[in-house]
Order: sequence, then C-alpha cells, then structure tokens
Amino acid sequence: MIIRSITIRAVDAPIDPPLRNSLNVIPRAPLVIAEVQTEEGPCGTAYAFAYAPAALGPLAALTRNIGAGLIGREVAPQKIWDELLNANRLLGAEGLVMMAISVLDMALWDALAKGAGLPLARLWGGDLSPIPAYGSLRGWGPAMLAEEGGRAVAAHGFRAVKCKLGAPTLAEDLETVRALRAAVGQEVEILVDYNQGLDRPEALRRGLALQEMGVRWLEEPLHVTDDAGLAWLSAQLDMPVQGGENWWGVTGMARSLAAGATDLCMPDVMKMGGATGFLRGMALAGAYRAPLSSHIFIEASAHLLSVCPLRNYLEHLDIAGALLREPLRVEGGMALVPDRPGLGLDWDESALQRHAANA
Ligand code: SMN
Ligand code: MG
Repeated sequence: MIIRSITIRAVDAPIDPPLRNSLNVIPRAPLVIAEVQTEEGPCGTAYAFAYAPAALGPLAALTRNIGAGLIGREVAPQKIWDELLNANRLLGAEGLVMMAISVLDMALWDALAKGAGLPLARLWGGDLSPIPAYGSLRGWGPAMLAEEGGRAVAAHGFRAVKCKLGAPTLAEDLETVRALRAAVGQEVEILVDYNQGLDRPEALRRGLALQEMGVRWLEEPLHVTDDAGLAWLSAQLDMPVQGGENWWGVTGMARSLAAGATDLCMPDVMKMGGATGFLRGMALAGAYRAPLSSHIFIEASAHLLSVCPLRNYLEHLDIAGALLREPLRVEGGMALVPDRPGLGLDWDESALQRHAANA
C-alpha cells in the first residue's frame, strides 16, 4: 500500500472528571489525530495526547510536517520508524518530535492491519484473549477516591485499582489508602502513584509504611531520571517499584532497566515512539524479566499487550473514549481486544467537530 495523503486534526475535549495527581490537575485532553489515507483504500488513524493546550498547535504542526515527507511511500512502519529516528537524531528524538513520530507510526500500523483485514493483535501474531486491566482512578483524597474506586470495581469488575498519592503528610496518604481499601474490599489490589513527587528520604519512609498496608506497587516515587535513587529505594523495599511512563524510547527504557531503577515497567506507547518502539521495548522488558503494564492509550495498548512476553496489567484510563463510537470495553476486570481490523478506533465525527481545535 502507498501513502496518498496524511491529515492531521486537533481536538481539545474536557476530561470528565479531571485527572489529578501530585503535580497538577489535567482538565482537558488536547489530542492530535493522524489519518493516513492509502492509494488502495484503507485509512489508518491514531491519536497523541499533547497534555497541555499550549502544546497542541506545535505537536499538530510537527506531525503534519514530518508526515508530509511520507507521501508516496509504502506503508512500512518499522522501516519508516528507523528512518525517522535517525533523521531526527540531531534535533533529538524525544519530546514533541517523538510524539509526532509515534502518532504517525500507530496510524501506519493501523492502515497496514486494515489492509490485511486483521486486528493488530492478530497481525502481530497474537490472539484476542481479554487482557487483565486495573482501574486507574482520577480523583484525589480519601472521600473522592473511595467513591470512585468502589464505583469502578462495581462497574468493571477490576481486581486492581490505582490511586494518586502525594499529600503533604504520610498520615494523609495512609488515610487515602485506608478509605480506598474499605471501598474496594480485601480482594482488590491497591496500587499507588506519586508522579515523581517525593525526595529520597520521604520515598523510603512512605514506601515502608505503604508496604505494611499491602500496597502492590509504588509508582514513580522519585524523579524519572534519578536512576540511582530508584535503585537504592527498590533494594530496600519488598513492594515493587513501578515506572516507565516517562521513558523516551527504547534507549530511555534500556538506561533505567540497566540501572536496576525499576522492578516493574509501564512504558507509554506515545513516549516510546508508537507501536514500533513499544514492541521493541516489550522484548527488552522480557529480557530483564520485568513484568510490563501499559500507560493510558488503552486501544493501542490492548493490541500490544496481546503479544507481550511478560504481561502484567493494562492501565484502564480512558482519554479518548468520549470521541469514539465504541470505546474499549472492560468486563469482569478484563479489557476486550476489539475484533475489528487495525487498532479499532472508530471516531465519532460529530464529537470531533464539536471539540475541534484550531491547530
Ligand atoms: C498519568 C499520567 C499522565 C496522564 C494520565 C495519567 C498517571 C498514570 O501517572 O499513571 O496513569
Ligand atoms: Mg503514573
């Protein structure tokens, strides 16, 4: 198949309820949507999450400009990925550049799978077995998280839920975990996420207390670049340290794993460089025997985790669902991989137009 045109659109829809964490509140989902039209008919699509409205225009423009260089090329995502990474070596294949490459890569894979008439999980040699998912909660503080956690477990049958921590005191964080435990019962695993918010002594103090409460992973307690601190912390805790959503590409992931900075890993398909980067990262995690979960991007992650050698959980946090005709479903705590060709993203055109952003 040959790439005829690439269209880049920007939308900025409210996130309801907003995402809260120890660093900030995210009330909107500024998304860049790529559509790769082939000469033969299939059209591939995917999205990137710009995080901040200020980044939406620049990311859309960068994706459009990089995409313009692909017109007339064969739909060959792995070959194009290597070329784009090499071509951007001097500019730096991180940040917005990597995000632009990622969304193009995922849209190319989507087109390829649609051309083959296969869901991506099948194209990669997997099957469509449901994937264990955890409910990633958006709220903050004991009352909000207990209510949200109880509702998520009742609605989707999650056997694990994750909450954000990082209140001013350890006592407040413990109170949050206690309230969540009371809401979800004894059988549901509780995972916690500090979004890089602690310093080393505080990470050890809080980690030891949380492990006493049976928390199953401690996510991003320290800054993502503090490999030595994370390795030091992990050596002193029985509770696994989790991380990876802020690794840029396979090289970022390799550095962290080589340093022993994480016990579990959860790369983000957009920051890894799309499906191609994620596939290569999964092999690396397998070699380190580090169980791998995904970070947001639930649709692409469901297909990718179908072929993951050491799969842990799909993070269920739905960013784009309000813009899709058929959001990814979770039943009995399992994400259902859609039996449609490609990624299975079916945009709700009227929702896209309602939230269209000028970028
Ligand atoms: C998170 C980060 C960025 C966007 C959404 C959620 C969070 C997570 O750290 O682990 O889900
Ligand atoms: Mg996180």
